Amino acid sequence: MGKSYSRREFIKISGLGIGGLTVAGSLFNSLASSRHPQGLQELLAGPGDGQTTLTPTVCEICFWKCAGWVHVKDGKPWKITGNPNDPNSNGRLCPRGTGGLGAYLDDERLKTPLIRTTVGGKQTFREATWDEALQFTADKLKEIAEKHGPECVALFTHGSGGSYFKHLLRAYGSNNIAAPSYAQCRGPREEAYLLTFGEAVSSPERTDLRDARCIVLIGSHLGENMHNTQVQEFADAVGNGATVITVDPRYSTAAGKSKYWLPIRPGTDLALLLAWIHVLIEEELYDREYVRKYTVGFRQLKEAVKEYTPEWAYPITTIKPDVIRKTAREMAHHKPATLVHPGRHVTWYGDDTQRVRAGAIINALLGSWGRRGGFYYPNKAHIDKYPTPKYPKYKRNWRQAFPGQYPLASLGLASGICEATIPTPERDCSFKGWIVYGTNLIHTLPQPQKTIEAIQSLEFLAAIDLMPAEITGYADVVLPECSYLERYDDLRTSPGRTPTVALRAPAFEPKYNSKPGWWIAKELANKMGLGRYFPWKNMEEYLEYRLKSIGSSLAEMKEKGVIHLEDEKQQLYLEEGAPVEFNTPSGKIELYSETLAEYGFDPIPRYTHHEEPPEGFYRLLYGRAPMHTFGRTTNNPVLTEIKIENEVWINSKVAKLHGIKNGEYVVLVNQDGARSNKIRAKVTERIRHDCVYMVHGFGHTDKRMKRSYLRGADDAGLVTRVKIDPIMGGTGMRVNFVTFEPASKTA
Ligand SMILES: Nc1nc2c(c(=O)[nH]1)N[C@H]1C(S)=C(S)[C@@H](COP(=O)(O)OP(=O)(O)OC[C@H]3O[C@@H](n4cnc5c(=O)[nH]c(N)nc54)[C@H](O)[C@@H]3O)O[C@H]1N2
Ligand SMILES: Nc1nc2c(c(=O)[nH]1)N[C@H]1C(S)=C(S)[C@@H](COP(=O)(O)OP(=O)(O)OC[C@H]3O[C@@H](n4cnc5c(=O)[nH]c(N)nc54)[C@H](O)[C@@H]3O)O[C@H]1N2
Ligand code: SF4
Ligand SMILES: [Mo]
Repeated sequence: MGKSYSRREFIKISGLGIGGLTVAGSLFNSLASSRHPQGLQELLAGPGDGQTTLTPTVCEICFWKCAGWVHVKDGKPWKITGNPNDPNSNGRLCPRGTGGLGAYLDDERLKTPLIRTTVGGKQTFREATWDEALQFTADKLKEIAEKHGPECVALFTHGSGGSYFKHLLRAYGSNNIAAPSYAQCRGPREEAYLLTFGEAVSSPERTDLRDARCIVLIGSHLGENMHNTQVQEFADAVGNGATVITVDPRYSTAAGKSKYWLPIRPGTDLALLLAWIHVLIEEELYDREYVRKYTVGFRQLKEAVKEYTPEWAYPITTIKPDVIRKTAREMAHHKPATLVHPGRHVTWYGDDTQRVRAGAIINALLGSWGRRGGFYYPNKAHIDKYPTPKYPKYKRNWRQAFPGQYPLASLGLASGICEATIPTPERDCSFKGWIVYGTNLIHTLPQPQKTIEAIQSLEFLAAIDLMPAEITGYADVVLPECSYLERYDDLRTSPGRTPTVALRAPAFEPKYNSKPGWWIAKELANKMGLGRYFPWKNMEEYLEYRLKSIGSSLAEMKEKGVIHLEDEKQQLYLEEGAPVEFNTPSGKIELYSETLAEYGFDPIPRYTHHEEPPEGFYRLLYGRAPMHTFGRTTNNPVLTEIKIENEVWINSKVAKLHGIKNGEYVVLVNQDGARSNKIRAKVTERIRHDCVYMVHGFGHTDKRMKRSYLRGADDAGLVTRVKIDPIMGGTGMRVNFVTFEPASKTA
């Protein structure tokens, strides 16, 4: 029987002495005393005559992983620039990456390990030494393994350091690993492309935007979504006269660059995509040769889309039939250099795998897969692994937590593991321990009430984070990682047009009492009796070993930052005329998916209707701002200077109806009564009347992050409902509706 344990109170205030942890230099104190730290520029030593050192880095502000150089002048941080030899950055960082020094400089970072304790009946954190905190964590994990089995521990992770904790968890005996970047982000896309072409899109996307002549963006808001070289290539394509067709209920930055902006009724994209397929087939605009040679299921597709005429789609989507026809012809005109962008964050309405698959089918009809200006075949560097012992056999995995459901999920479902942590009579295996690395589950999983309920059912939660993010307030032990500028990490081997390898080396000593992720995992392994899985002395030795296998060395990487493995390069496009075997069951591109049919799903996408907002309510949409990455930068002292809170976009007519003026604060209330923090209204013609829009990542509730505390509103708090994709378990989150309440302007 599980022992009883007290409910985890969210520890709001630090009340922590920072004795012995004083920050260096008076400028840091000025940072600490100000919400909008002035003088940050002075803090970063200006370009004097002093000695400059350059250290290679890989940016960790988002997951595009741009390689750059950290410039340190006279021992002081100066700036970070892109590495010109890096295909992910082309020598330029995005605004967030440039502001990366703010991650290092943030004086509200986690400073020392913390252990939950009770003082005078109240829960609080006490500061601990690393030895104590790691011993405590190791003991708890050993206890859970003995009582329930190691499979009852799950790891949630996002970011480069997650790899050491995945390795540790597998060595411990559990393979229950999940990330919100799958079931809350790009999972449906990867499965849709796997089903159709036998390969995932992966990251960075294999989209050949650079040479595309026609780019179709279904919601993808490039320019606000700032994935670096993707935006650079998009800008180049636009500069070279490519036609852009943007489908978005909001006049996005990309819509502003488009020949066609289709302000679709949210939730109806599948109808538009099916009508496009109908036109391409009816008017015989597809690539007949490509379809004949490479695909299966054309006959069934033709039959299935017969009914999906532009006239049928019009009342559903509000996009006029002649616009649907004209845009379809434009796409066909530029084939095969027409790219229906697969999207990235695609967990919208619960039929997301099918929606993305409809776009994939258009790409197949236009012959753009494996063709210049469409999708290329990526190259990836292959480097030897450092040898480690075999992992023990796992008795169960995350699939058993929801038997028979989501058969085509290929990675762990963060939302599913969360659900399976709440004990129910039917389930015989609920999770008892969580390790959370670099993901703020309270704000990134939908239905935060459920996340908190799950946390309350745990026996142990360890959080490894840079910041006192909300998730750390629920942890039993908090392990402070140092920022990416203070540590080594494993080599970056992202796929791209050329196989490349990039190095992240520390430019600074870890500040305060923080440590690199690799060190934390290795020390934990030692304390758990799993030291043999981390046989390297330190990261230098580990990296040297791996680099040797490609004839390189740490010294070379420190000098170059990025190397290209030209001789490993394979061709980017299909060889015209040569036979191709696609990695699908039929060996062809599957317009009709036998796999989907086998599992009882529609083998060809079919339109499904989604619930409309009730009277007086508006669909809640959300997205990105160029200068922030989710909630991970909203306390960054450099980036908060540029944008400190989010706004809610409200159509002018709707604002008038509700008596809302531009710039005033409102509170959003959803269909289940969930209320947001106050948020400024942005009254605009640039959004449809049936939805509102906000940028995700604001509205932090942890007081330890003073710059971001209650600045703007959090969208996740309003996502009390989801529609789950039955194919792979993605949580459609744009199924919530909000209305407005006035907020006191000064509150
Ligand atoms: N409501 C809503 N939910 C969403 C989304 C949305 O738009 N709206 N977006 C979805 C998408 S697309 C994604 S990809 C996921 C992303 O979701 P997450 O992966 O959870 O991303 P973040 O919110 O950025 O969480 C990052 C956490 O990492 C910490 N961190 C930053 N740097 C480091 C570091 O160097 N080391 C360690 N150990 N920690 C670090 C930050 O302090 C923060 O707590 O969220 C999904 N969830
Ligand atoms: N600056 C910055 N860039 C980022 C990130 C970041 O945090 N900051 N995060 C990165 C990550 S992990 C991801 S996954 C991507 C996410 O970026 P994308 O994949 O580009 O964005 P989405 O969240 O899918 O879509 C947001 C857009 O969809 C529109 N939209 C909403 N509902 C609908 C609808 O029903 N139909 C259509 N057609 N459009 C709709 C919204 O108005 C908005 O313009 O961004 C990446 N890039
Ligand atoms: S796109 Fe920007 S934030 Fe993301 S890794 Fe590159 S520079 Fe960093
Ligand atoms: Mo994402």
